[in-house]
Amino acid sequence: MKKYSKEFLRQLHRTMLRIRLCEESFIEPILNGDVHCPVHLYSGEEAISAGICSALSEMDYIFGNHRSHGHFLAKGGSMAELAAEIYCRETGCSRGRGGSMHIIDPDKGMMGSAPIVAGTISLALGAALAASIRKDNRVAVCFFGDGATGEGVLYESLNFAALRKLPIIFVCENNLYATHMPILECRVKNNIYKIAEPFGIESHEIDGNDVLQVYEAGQKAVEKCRQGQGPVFLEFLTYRFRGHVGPDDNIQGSHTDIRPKKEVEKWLQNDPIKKYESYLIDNSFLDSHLLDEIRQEVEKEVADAHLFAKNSQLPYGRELTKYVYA
Ligand SMILES: Cc1ncc(C[n+]2csc(CCOP(=O)(O)OP(=O)(O)O)c2C)c(N)n1
Ligand SMILES: [Mg+2]
Repeated sequence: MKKYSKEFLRQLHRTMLRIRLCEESFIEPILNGDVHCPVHLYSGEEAISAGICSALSEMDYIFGNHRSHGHFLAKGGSMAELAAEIYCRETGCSRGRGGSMHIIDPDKGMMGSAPIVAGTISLALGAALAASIRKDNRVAVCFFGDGATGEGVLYESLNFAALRKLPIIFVCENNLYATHMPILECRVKNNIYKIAEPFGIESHEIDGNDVLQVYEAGQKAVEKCRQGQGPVFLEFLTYRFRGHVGPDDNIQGSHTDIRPKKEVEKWLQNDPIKKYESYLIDNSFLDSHLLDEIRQEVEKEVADAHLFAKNSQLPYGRELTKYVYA
């Protein structure tokens, strides 16, 4: 394995921990009704956004989907503004109009997220086309789930990206389910990375719970795109630790998680953060004392984000039609 600085390795850990603790902190307000919008938690999948975004620079673009808190935080979005958006407050990153599924911070290159499955893939394609016309060396990344492979726009985008050699990285977060549909009930094989092959696009299947593997794949893909040799398709195998939406239920709260208990337990043993913490401790990049300190710092950031959000103004009723096409 390549050599990385201690600071870099710790930063990867902090990014994942910030995402995890932020995600888990929303369970209580979801359950007690303080949060009204649907919230899709990313717990278990943190290594993907942390690894990929660490391979990008601030000028690069990312686009997300309905499960994008991790993408937003990993690209440098403010936790306080994310929390405020989830509480639908005026101080949120979308001024409280979007909620959990519409988060954006263009200054940090987080160009938006939307719950239309595969809906942002063509937007990322447009950003990559613009970057290639301007020759500004930017790379666009689109994060999408395995469910997006059932949408035609993905294949149209792969074709166009290959045709124009666009600087775009297609990042499929394959968590084996689309809502409650197991992947093998909607695909003949679980080999998503192969969909890129007919387009002549380099593609790989990678362990999405190993942050260093994710980072290395991301870095190679970014380099390739910057050299005008894009696009690249990366499939990351992972698993969500929580329900499709909310902690363990469907949108109405009446449909409990149908995934086999044994399967969930097996994946909980493959926690990307715990694995990485063991690696850092075993190799003396961290010790348990420092780990406690980092955890306390992040817990404080999370608590402050909730406080900021809850003390913020709700959007004003008089502005109901502001920012809406008339
Ligand atoms: C075009 C479209 N069809 C259906 C839905 C309903 N829907 C919301 S999330 C989802 C599943 C998404 O699964 P996946 O892409 O694997 O992402 P995951 O939730 O597993 O992260 C579906 C079908 C939608 N939002 N948009
Ligand atoms: Mg999925």
